[in-house]
Amino acid sequence: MSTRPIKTVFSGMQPTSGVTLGNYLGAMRNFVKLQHEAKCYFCVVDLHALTIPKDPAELRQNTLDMARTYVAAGIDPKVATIFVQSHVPAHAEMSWLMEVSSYYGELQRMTQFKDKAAKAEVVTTGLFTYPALMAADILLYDTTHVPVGDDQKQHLELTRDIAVRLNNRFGRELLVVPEPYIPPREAGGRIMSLQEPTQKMSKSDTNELGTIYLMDPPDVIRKKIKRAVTDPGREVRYDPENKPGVSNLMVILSLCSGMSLEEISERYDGYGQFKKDVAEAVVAVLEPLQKRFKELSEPGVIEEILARGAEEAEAVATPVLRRVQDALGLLPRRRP
Ligand code: ATP
Ligand code: LTN
Repeated sequence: MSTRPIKTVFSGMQPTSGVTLGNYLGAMRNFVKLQHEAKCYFCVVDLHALTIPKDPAELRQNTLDMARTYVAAGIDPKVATIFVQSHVPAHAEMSWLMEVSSYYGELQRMTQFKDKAAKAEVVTTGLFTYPALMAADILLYDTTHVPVGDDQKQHLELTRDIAVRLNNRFGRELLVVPEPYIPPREAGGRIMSLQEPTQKMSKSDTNELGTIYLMDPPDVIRKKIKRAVTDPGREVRYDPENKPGVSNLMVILSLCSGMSLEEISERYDGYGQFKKDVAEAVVAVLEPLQKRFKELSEPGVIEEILARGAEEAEAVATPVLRRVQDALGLLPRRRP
C-alpha cells in the first residue's frame, strides 16, 4: 500500500455524538497500532464539526469525549500527540492558504460534499471548503501517512494534489506529499450497516439498529447483532457481492477475535452460533474500552492531556505554516 517509510502519521475524527464500530475498526484501531511505529498526531477536528451547525454545549462535551475515546481505545498520550484542532490556530490559517491553492471545480467533485449537502438543512460555505481544512491539518505536520477509512480516499487525493501542485509551482519539496493508510475492505476499511449492508455504517443512519456505538451497553450490542440482516442460505462465506450481510459480520468477527476469514468460514455452519460469537467478540473488545472511558471522566485528566498536546502540535505546525506563508509571498511579521 505504501511506498515510503512511515515516519509521521496524522489523523482526525470529528467530535460528533457517538463513535461507531466502523470508525473504530476502520481508523482508530490503526491509530493505536501506528503510535509505536511513527510520530503520531491524533486530532479532534472540532472546526470540521462546525461545518454542520452544532449545539455549543454539546460540541464542547463531544470534544472532550472524543479525546477520552482516543485514550480509552489505547492511544498513549505519552507516546502520541492528542489535541484539539481549534487549539492550534495554524490549522485555520493554513486552511485559507489551501483554499486559495485548490480549485472550485475540484471541491465540487467531492462526493462527501454532495452527500452531506443533500441531507443538510443548511449548506454552509465551510461544508464546501471542508477538504481544504483537512488538507491543512495533514500538510502542517509533514505527514507521511494518514490512517482513515475508505470513505476519505477522495479527500486524501485532493490533499496530495494540492501538495504536488505547490511543490511544482515552487520547484522544491515545500510540502510532504502524504500517503493514505486505508485498510482493504476485508480488514475494516469499510464496515457496513447491520441493517443495509450495502451502505457504510454511519452515525447519520436513521435506522439505529444499523450502527453499533462504542459506548453501547453489551445487551444493546447483542440485540443489534442478533437482528442484523443476513443473506439467504446458511453458508458462512466471504462474498461481499452476493452475501454482503454475512461478509460484513465476518469482517467484524475477524477483527475483534483475530480469527482469519477462512477460519471463520470453516468453523460455522448456519448463522445462529456465528451471530452469537460475533456479538461476544464485539462485547469483549468494547467492554474494556468503556471501562477506561469511565475512568477518564475524572475532572481535569483529559484537559491536561489536551493542554500538552496543543503545545506539542503547535511547535511543529507553526514553522510549517511560516514556510508556506513565505513561499506564497506573505510578508513576515516583525515584532516591534
Ligand atoms: P459518518 O458518516 O458516520 O458521519 P464520518 O466519516 O463523518 O462518519 P468521522 O468521525 O469524521 O465520521 O470519521 C472518522 C474516521 O472513521 C474516518 O477515518 C472515516 O474514514 C472512518 N470511518 C467512518 N465510517 C466508517 C466505516 N463504516 N467503516 C470504516 N471506516 C469508517
Ligand atoms: N474528514 C475526516 C476527518 C478529518 C481528517 C483530517 C482525517 C479531518 N481532518 C485529517 C484525517 C486527516 C473524516 O473522517 N470525516
